[in-house]
Amino acid sequence: MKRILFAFPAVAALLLATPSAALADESVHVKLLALNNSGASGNATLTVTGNGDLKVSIRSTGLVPNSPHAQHLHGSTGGMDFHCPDMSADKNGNGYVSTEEGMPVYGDIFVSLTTKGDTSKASGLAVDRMPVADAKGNLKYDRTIAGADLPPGTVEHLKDLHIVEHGVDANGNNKYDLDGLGESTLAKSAGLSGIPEEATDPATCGMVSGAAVGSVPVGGVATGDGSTRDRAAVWYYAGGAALLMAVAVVAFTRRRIER
Ligand SMILES: [Cu+2]
Repeated sequence: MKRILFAFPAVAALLLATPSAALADESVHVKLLALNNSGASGNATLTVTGNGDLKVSIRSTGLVPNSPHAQHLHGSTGGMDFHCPDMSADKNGNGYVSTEEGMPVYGDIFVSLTTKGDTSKASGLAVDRMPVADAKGNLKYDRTIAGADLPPGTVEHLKDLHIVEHGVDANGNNKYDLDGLGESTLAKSAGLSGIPEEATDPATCGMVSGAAVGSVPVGGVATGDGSTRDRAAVWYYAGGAALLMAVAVVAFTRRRIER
């Protein structure tokens, strides 16, 4: 019993000393580049907060004005070599890489970057909850997605994911219409009719760079920037595990003392 009482202050000290170092926010930057000659581009920051939430911040320009732009994190945590496509992904040769044509390259929808509500793959085409570009084609998006709402492995594999923004204007009339590229085959396959292909074709794509968050790439081309940062990430998670253990020990010790 005496030993437990002596151990308690030491564990409490560890608990108080650990949080600021182990639970700092970690950010990665994503440069969004034009796809389909959209002329759009942007910058995004993905921040994993100390409590495991994902803060997403996107600033884009050159998008179709006054129009909603579906946007997603694409990719996988399952060890595939996904990246942003080039025009060689345009298999049907219509001059545009469609969402379906892009998917083998950039992966399936992983998280839907909606403005409110559900963020799962199921909300991929929820255009009523997607950000809208202003009259000049600028888009501003900020949302924090709770850690509990993220698919397993999101934080650990952040650098295996990409941001894709959808919505192009093929016939240059500053809106989505069926005259541009016809009806969206993607929307049609999801049971939605009358949605222009222009609304669903990707306009920008960006890969995570300089990743301090995230583990060693799980396969394919290694896009990381060296082992030092990967080791730092390992220590980051080791710190979190140590903290959890300290909490458990304190809880256990308290119970013993109270008895
Ligand atoms: Cu997408």
